[in-house]
Amino acid sequence: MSEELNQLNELNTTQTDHEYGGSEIQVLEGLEAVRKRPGMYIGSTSESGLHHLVYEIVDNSIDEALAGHCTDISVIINPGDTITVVDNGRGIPVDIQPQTGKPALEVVFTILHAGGKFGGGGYKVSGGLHGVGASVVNALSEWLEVQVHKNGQIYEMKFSRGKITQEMAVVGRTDHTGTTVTFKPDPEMFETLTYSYETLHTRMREEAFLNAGLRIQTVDLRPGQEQEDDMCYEGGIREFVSFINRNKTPVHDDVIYMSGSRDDSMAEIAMQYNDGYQEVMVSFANNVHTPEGGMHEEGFRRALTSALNAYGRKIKLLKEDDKVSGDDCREGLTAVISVKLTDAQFEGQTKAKLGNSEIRTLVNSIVSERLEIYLEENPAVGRAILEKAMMASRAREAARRARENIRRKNALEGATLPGKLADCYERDPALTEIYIVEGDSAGGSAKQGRDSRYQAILPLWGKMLNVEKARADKVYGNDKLTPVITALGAGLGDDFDKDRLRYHKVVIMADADVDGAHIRTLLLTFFFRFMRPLIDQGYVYAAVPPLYKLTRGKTVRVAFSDEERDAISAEMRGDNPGVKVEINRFKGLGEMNPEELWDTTMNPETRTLKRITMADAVRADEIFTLLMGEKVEPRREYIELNAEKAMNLDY
Ligand code: TSJ
Repeated sequence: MSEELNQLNELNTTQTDHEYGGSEIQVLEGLEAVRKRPGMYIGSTSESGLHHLVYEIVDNSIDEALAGHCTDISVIINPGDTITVVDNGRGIPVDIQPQTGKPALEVVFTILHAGGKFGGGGYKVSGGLHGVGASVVNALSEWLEVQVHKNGQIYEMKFSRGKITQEMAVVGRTDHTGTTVTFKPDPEMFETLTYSYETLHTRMREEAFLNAGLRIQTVDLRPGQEQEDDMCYEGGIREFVSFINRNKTPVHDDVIYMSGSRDDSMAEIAMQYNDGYQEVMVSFANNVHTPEGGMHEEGFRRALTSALNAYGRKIKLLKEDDKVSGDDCREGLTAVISVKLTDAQFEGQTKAKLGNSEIRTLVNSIVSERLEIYLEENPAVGRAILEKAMMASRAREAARRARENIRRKNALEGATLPGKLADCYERDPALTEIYIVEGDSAGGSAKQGRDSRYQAILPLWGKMLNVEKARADKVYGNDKLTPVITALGAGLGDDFDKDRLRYHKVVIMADADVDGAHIRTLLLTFFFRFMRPLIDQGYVYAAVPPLYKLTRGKTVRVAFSDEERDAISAEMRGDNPGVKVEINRFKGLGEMNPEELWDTTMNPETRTLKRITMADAVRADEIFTLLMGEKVEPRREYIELNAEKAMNLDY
């Protein structure tokens, strides 16, 4: 007998309170398919898949809200990491469907892809992945219960691993309508069962921004970590933009908002410039995040560039042949684009890119028309934006000239490596590493302690420049960062070319104190903003120097944490209570002699290196913006909240 049939037989025999007929075998086959290949339905069975279960359920409530029948949604993490989702919609229909002879409620939870579209009463705009997942969640739950408040009655139904354990039954009376689902993810299916409140809260906040006026509450009831948040944004994506810009200084007060629709599609765009240089564009199709962009973003970019050029010419800021490039128009821009359409095509590596070309036309025409009018009506804003774009254009031009100068100089003088760099002999970048070291004395120890065949040392001293305020042209001229740029050899900004990188390991070696944290934050922020592929592709590391030195007679050992210090100290004392183990705290890298530095921090056989991730760099950038930015209030709050942590970043 085939494995599938075996499993089906087992299902039929283990089921006690429910008889399965022919059509139901198909139902079970469907849900068995989900349990066999969960990844196909929820992406993975790791933490992300675990959280995906919640989104699948919540999407149904959001569809109900989009249809105009639901105002409140709660997402609750219960003790034991079960999840409850409650809404005040109309309640999932409970009447018997003519096609199946079963209550609609049962169909929703037992038939793949039933979702909000059953019975012909589906929604016009339903996301590619929306409202189809209740049965998938059911199949992957050890147990799931649903209560529907409808027609003055409370209907209840229960399942285990997709199979009915309690048929639909009326269990009480009620004076309102709504749906409540509680489920426990199946330990047989998931690698981890612990929910992250932070992850759910962040995602639900996004949903609240995207559905203006919808109230979403997240609650954590797990003992010791009780918390809750209430989110409701009347301003929708306008408030999303303000939220992203919350720690930045806006160039204009208003968030610019534009919307429009054609046929069955609609698009809305909110945007605001800040005085920084980063572009933050967040786009969605049917409330599904599209980090890879796509046609909606393309339409926006084109329209923005041509609208700003047209306006600049009109108010005579731009002369006849002057123009600002697309990149110039997006420096310091925060924009949120949300489109809704009937047949969303998700493309790209991670199916996170919108492919529908009609949306490019729609977004383009909305932005072209609305932005022109907005700029006409708000000339002060228009002028501020245009001046910013022209400044970006001039900086780009200055950077280009500076680069050409460097190139010309290099061509004449040969590649001039920084004087402070102690380079290695090996020439194959795949085999070499560069240690960027804080401070002179540490640099000295590192130079003596290293293996000069493949390890290069670049000491940095002095106060680093404020990268946030530095323009690309200043960065070229700055004598603090120039050595880093030339030593790495791969250029920066738009010109960064990782194939020219001179070392494939870039190790930041700084003390575990405030100054060290500062240098790390600055370097990471600099790499994040000007050499992003370096971080993206995992070339950057943090060295992990030890904190303690333990000496007993001639035996010397080091410890990287307090726990390790205590364990090693006990071990060194052994059974001799009288023996003295001397414990010293390393005050800094500079205190270590070359051998100690090599043994503990630089020798590939014994050292610990921490690879810097994109998330680390983003965090550094945020902290940097907060610490160096012009906004005093958020900085004070941050420092007060994180008095300890603020400086002692553990990357
Ligand atoms: F995922 C789910 F199915 F389990 C689920 C659905 C979970 C939760 C928490 C809520 C919901 C849900 C479904 N909330 N509201 C609805 N609405 C309907 O299913 C519904 C109600 C009435 C009508 C109608 O045409 O009268 C149609 C629909 C689709």
